Amino acid sequence: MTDRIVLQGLAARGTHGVFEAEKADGQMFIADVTLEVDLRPAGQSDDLARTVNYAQVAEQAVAVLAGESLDLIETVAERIAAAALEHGLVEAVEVTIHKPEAPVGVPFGDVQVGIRRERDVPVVVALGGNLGDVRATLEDAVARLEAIEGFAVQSVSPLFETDPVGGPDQPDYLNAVLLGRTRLAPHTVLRRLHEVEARHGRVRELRWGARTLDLDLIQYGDPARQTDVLMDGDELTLPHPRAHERAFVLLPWVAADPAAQLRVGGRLRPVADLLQERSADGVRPGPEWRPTW
Ligand code: A4P
Ligand code: MG
Repeated sequence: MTDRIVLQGLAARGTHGVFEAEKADGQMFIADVTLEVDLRPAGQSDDLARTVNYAQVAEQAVAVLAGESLDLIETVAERIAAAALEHGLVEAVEVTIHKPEAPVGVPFGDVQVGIRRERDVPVVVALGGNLGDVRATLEDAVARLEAIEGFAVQSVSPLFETDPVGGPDQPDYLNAVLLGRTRLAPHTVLRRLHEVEARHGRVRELRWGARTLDLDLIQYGDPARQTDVLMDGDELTLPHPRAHERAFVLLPWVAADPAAQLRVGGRLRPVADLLQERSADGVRPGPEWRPTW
């Protein structure tokens, strides 16, 4: 992804430095901040809510430059990067700090430190299908997810064979759960999942109807650290609104991560407990599979 928002030459007087005189007198600090953000949703909708408000990032950066006296401009850069990554749509950030009046002891033009930091968020994806060679489809889907730039597969559950829930009369499903990490924003992950579904001829004719491949984004972020993203939109609801009541998601999820937790109605629940509260009838061990990533 090459979309970016660039803020150049953000400037403020600050008191960073290791020498007493630097802390007492202060000097100019300048920051350049490059935000890597998927700008397509904003470009297509003309909606500020779908991008990052660069004025806010600029304000935060200047507050760090002018704020608490730090010894190192490395730390200044790190704090600005951390503030930028708090904005949910920022996938990565580059920060350069210039200190042109630094006490270097010889004539010089500028001194800079530059860092790049990426968002790194745990995600849970549920895989399912009940048309065609489902095991081969799900194996291929795992490889395609790993191939997404900015998405890494960490582990994958065994396959489960499951009775269909809802919808018309249809064949049994194979289901699995994948744990991954990503720097992509939630909507971008969903878009990539839909692209992988489309590669397997997924058509959306009937809700809850038979399908070659269904990839649902179950959770984005870590609820135990309160970094899980909660949203309720037409395109994306997080966590997935039906995951907590579906044994075909819960059982593979616990198999992949026995300590998994899920926020249900605002409350943090161990997934193993959610599973115990409902019948796992209709969810059986499935065939062996050999997903690779
Ligand atoms: N959407 C909103 N939030 C999400 C999210 N967190 N993850 C939107 C994925 N998609 C989300 O989904 C419909 C719309 O939901 C998408 O356009 C997306 O923007 P879909 O995949 O097009 O249609 P669907 O899968 O038929 O609908 P839905 O509501 O996602 O169904 P579920 O809940 O996924 O259930 N029985 C067994 N045994 N195993 C299964 O895997 N799956 C389903 C589908 C039904 N019964 C099943 C299984
Ligand atoms: Mg779905």
